[in-house]
Amino acid sequence: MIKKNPVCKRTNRSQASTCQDNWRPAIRKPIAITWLVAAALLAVPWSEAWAGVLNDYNPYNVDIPDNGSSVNTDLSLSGAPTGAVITNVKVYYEIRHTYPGDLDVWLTAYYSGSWHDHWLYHYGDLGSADNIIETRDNIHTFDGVSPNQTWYLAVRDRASGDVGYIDFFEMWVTYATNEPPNEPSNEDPTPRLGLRPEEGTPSA
Ligand SMILES: [Ca+2]
Repeated sequence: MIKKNPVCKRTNRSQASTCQDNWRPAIRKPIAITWLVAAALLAVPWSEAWAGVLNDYNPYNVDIPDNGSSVNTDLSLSGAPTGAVITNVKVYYEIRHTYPGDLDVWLTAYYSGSWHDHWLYHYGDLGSADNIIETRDNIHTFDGVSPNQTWYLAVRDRASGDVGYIDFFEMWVTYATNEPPNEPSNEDPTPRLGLRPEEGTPSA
């Protein structure tokens, strides 16, 4: 075998063993590097080969009791492939209220055994200007979990005198997946009475 290796030229007897020792690495290292590069090229795009978006909205109104308990409107998103993970959340919502400063407003979902909240406003953050109508993008509180969740826009009014209601709630949940994403499932929203599940209701 050694005789066929062009880089292994024996000039004298003493170099024979060195030449033989070096022969195998000289041939195998490039092969190993080639495999590493190939594996890296395959692995990087494979881990996040596709991105998808789940989008749905709930147009049904939910009254917010004056200085009362929390209420919510919800969206059940489904259809993302198994193993898909959230990379971004965007919401658009409308809350009609004559004193938004009365309100706690937050997004929440129940998974992995607990509620996970993303606060939009705490009581006192806003003032007397009517209504909250806005888009919030680049929400990363929920990154890394499945987009297939029931999502809640929750509101609690914490001061007497001014009242209002949740008017509209829409979400776009972007995810990464190893499988081609399914078509978004936009089910017809159903009316909600607005009572949030008892477990884990954040004390606002
Ligand atoms: Ca109030």
